[in-house]
Amino acid sequence: MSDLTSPGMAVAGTLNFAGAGGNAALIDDNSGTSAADPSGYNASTNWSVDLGSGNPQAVTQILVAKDGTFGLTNPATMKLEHSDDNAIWTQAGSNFTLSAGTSPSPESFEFPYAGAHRYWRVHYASGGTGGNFWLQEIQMFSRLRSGSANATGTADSLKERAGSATASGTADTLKQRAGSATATGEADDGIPPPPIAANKRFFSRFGADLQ
Ligand SMILES: [Ca+2]
Repeated sequence: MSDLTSPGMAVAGTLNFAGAGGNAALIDDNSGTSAADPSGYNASTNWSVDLGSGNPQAVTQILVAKDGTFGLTNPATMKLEHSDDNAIWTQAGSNFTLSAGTSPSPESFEFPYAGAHRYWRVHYASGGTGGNFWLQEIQMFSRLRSGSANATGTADSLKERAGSATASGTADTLKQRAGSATATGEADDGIPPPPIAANKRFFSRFGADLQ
């Protein structure tokens, strides 16, 4: 699981206070730079990231770190939203609350799978208004890996499912699993071979008749 936000991505929102680093400071992977809303926090306080065309992601967890000097004056109830066109936004999961204070330790929030989308943002929902709203970093994560599911089962059963895996087991069980394999070995039908003596007698009698 890796951070989906990285320096240089397109960002927007109201955390653009000139005295701080601006919106981009939230994804610069630098705890020494922060972004702040010049109006304190209010109904329009938000920050969004554009993951890029052709790169939709399903965000299921975010980490939010407050600025260590100014932080948040009041707790803030926020919501995570996604969009495909940067115009119509839909909330993912439930509201979450950023605590007040100046502790820079990241707070973690998890969300149910809401599909892959290009734009994601955190948006003020409710709580005390006014005062400082300074953050130093926001990271977003997807716990889902594109294109593959997490398989569970015994090692043998997983090998049987994976067409490119090397199967292990006894020779007999591998031959039984592989429809195109050719089995080698002695057949055992339970009937003992005829005694050598009887064969000799048969051929002797046959030979005698020819004479
Ligand atoms: Ca930063």
